[in-house]
Amino acid sequence: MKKLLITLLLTFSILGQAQNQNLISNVPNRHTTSLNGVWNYIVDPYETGYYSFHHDVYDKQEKPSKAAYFSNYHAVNKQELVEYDFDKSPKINIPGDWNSQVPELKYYEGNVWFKKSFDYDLKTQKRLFVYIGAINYKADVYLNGKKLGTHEGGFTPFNYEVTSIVKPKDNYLVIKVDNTRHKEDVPTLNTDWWNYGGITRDVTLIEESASFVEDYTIQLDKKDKNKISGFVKINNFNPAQNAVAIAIPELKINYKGKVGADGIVKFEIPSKNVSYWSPENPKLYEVTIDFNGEKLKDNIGFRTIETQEDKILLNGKQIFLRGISIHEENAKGGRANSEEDALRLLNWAKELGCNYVRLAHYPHNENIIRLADKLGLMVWEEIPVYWTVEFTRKETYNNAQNQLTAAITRDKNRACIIIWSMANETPVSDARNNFIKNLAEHTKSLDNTRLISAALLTQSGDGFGTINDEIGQYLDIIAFNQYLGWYGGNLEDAEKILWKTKYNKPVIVSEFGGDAKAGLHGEKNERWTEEYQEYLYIQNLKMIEKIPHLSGLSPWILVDFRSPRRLLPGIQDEYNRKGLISNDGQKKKAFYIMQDWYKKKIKD
Ligand code: GCB
Repeated sequence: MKKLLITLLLTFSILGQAQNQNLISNVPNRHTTSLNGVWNYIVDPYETGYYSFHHDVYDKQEKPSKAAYFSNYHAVNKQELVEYDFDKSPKINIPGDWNSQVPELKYYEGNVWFKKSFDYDLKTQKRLFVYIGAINYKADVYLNGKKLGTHEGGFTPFNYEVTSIVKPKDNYLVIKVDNTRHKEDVPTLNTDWWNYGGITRDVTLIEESASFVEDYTIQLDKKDKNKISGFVKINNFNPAQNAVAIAIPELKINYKGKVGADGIVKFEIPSKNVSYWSPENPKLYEVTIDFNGEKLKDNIGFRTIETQEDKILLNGKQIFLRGISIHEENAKGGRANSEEDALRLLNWAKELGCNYVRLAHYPHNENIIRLADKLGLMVWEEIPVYWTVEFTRKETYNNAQNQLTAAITRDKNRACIIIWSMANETPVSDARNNFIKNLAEHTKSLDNTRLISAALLTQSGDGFGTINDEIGQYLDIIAFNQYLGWYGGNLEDAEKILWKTKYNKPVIVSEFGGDAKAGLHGEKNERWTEEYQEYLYIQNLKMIEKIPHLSGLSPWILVDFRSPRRLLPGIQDEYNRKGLISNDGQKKKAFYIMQDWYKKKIKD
């Protein structure tokens, strides 16, 4: 009994540690080895590799069975019964979703196991971490048969330390991925995008010293533009080595500080002659953090973003957000991840005349965020609190908050991010109001330098569109989605429709639009034609121009994207066709309406 208790305690504490391992930021600039490439996979709809025939969980057993797939067991003689073999199983490219790579898995929602073997020569005194950019949705991760942890949430990174597990030769990293949708998850059962399953972002080994810089914020001070402030956090801090230096040579900054007993040093550095980051001047400074002689580099832009009554101010000057919404999907209809995917999407946004993109409806990959920083596109980043998550459930809230924390940890040094969005089109209730309020407060506690918003729904009646959602009181920007001429309303009436809101805050139209199949032509009142979509844009823009406090828009959407809700044969064929550009790259007529409108806006 005592032995059992100790084993149980050990199991829980190990799992607990794995769950809570702190996220390492700025991975692209660290000493890393990529595990991307070809992996083996086993499709396991009954979770045969996870449960015994009486449904005991193998990874809770003291000595897991060789039938557990994470054991990666191989028969030692010809008589032995082993019913799986990763090395003889099919191969798939990682990062990449299974739905777009394997035709038989196009609609598959369930469990798939992945395995990658590797060698690693880890010197003594060094530490090693496995970092995973994202897995949709739930991941159980094992190295050399040992469980590292479980992670939930399809669009955020996580990492585990593997220093004591890794061997010089023949390591096997096994990951069970489950993309089954559940009501209580974030997002919930119902979305308007494809539930791409798999290891959709990079898998990386990070090598570090015993103590190292885990995370930091280096940003312009919220209150004083002549100061750079933030913190540096050391992992496994050793008081004997407490000196941290931050250098920004172009600004002649050479800061030296001492880490406190909590492993953190907070700083405020006077800074003069900063060339502020903006779409016209996406200036990034080379920053070096030196800890124990080890240098970590980053490229950071400095700017302020704030609201003053109903205006958004970038570096103290009013701006208008000329935006477009974007899903994370590539040209072939799978999850986008590469720099090439990011360049394709953001170049189109630039061509449209944008200075801003709404990356919907979940945190996108780090490549696109870093590229937006370089290209000078401001970003709205969002978590998938979409439509109806279970607002009354504590675990659902914690899950949403964890996703938000990971997104902020990864991206908080990117000047391009100006808005954290808490949710999209959530139905009003007390529980939902609390949920979003708590997320907003959490966000401010982690990052008080950016603006908070959420895409809201509106009410209509008495000739007005009304934006009075109670949650507006916790938001810096009032954003709302509306679909005049598509889900309701008459396009002829557009100019007569007036909008009102009780908030004296900046307003953004976070979505409007309608479907058109590229190449389908007809009259302006014929649905699905490019002419209908073009007219819808012309009329909506006439209405939008008159919205009080209007500070920006992000029409829905840049490119057609896959959605299982969109089934009309010959037209939708499993694509949401609201793109201004088709999935095969054809610009529709409405693209040019929006482009002209933005050209005029620049002149105003
Ligand atoms: C919305 C949602 C978006 C959908 C879009 C549509 O309001 O926010 O996720 O894809 O409408 O096309 O209906």
